[in-house]
Amino acid sequence: MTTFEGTYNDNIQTLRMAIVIGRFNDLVTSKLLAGCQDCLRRHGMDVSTDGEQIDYVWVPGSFEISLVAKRLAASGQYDAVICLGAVIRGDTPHFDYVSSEVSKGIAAASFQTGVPVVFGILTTDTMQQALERAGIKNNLGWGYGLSALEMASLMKKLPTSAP
Ligand code: INI
Repeated sequence: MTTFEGTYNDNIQTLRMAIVIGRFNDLVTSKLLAGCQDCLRRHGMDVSTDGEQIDYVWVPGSFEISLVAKRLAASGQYDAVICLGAVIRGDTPHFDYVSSEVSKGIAAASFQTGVPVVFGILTTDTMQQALERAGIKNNLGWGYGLSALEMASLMKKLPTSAP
């Protein structure tokens, strides 16, 4: 039998990715993006906005992320799509609607297209908690980049469905 594993440095120069970022709570999401870019750049990708390897798509908020992620993943142009958003609990039930829809939507985008779609959505009670995860203590954006590299590599190694 075989053990399948993705790595972080497979054909780095030929990878294509898309990153979808919510503008809502941009103070947080722009930091997640910076962490994610730092990871991808240090693994050898060209992360420049006018480069050939990564397309960036900004959307109003996390609610809109899955629609766009699905479109990008279905295009067949990307080895992985990374979604970055920050949903912060306020005094209204909005948090529950937005966080539930974006998590279901991202999972669906991935299942329906067969393309890895990384769930890089912070869901926190406070802005302080979100900022701590976006650079003050740790930057989870870095890990989201790593997940995209690993999954892009793994998906190329797994068997495909029989004809
Ligand atoms: N969008 C977020 O990304 N994070 C939030 O915390 C948030 N809250 O709490 O309202 C949020 N709302 C906007 C939403 O994603 C849509 O952009 C908006 O409802 C328009 O469809």
